[in-house]
Amino acid sequence: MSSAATSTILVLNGPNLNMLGTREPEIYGTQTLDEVGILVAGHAKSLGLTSDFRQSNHEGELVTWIQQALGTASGIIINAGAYTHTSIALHDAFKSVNLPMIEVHLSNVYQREDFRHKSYLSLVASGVICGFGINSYLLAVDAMAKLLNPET
Ligand code: DHK
Repeated sequence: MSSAATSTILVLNGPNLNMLGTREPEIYGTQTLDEVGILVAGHAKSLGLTSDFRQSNHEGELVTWIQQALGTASGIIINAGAYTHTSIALHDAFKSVNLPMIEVHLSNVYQREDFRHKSYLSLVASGVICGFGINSYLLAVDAMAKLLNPET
């Protein structure tokens, strides 16, 4: 495994997360996805990790990025947006690469509609963090750092 593969966390964002900042701010907050990416990068760096932060509205592109993580990333943090609740393809992609994966959500999905209570990703996740707004991402970086380096 290369040194890059030991220190890079791929952080994936699914559909509609590019609208953060203006999208239902009472649920998702007022910070933009770019701002979240900057906070994640800074937090990862403080823990000796690098983040590769991406967003796509397309399920297949997310699948491709998960596949490409094999050999280039040590772990994956994902907010798959609505694909969380629908995507067997993302579920299968995570099973294929078998990297540590943490599922995040800004909102507490269990306080919301029933259709948000089902996740195809939780079955293959190391853990799930939801309900803490953008801190969900930072908590996931903390958790991933511990997963990758239990001694620290
Ligand atoms: C984001 C979405 O876009 C929704 O489809 C999920 C998640 C919840 C979030 O809270 O970050 O249901």
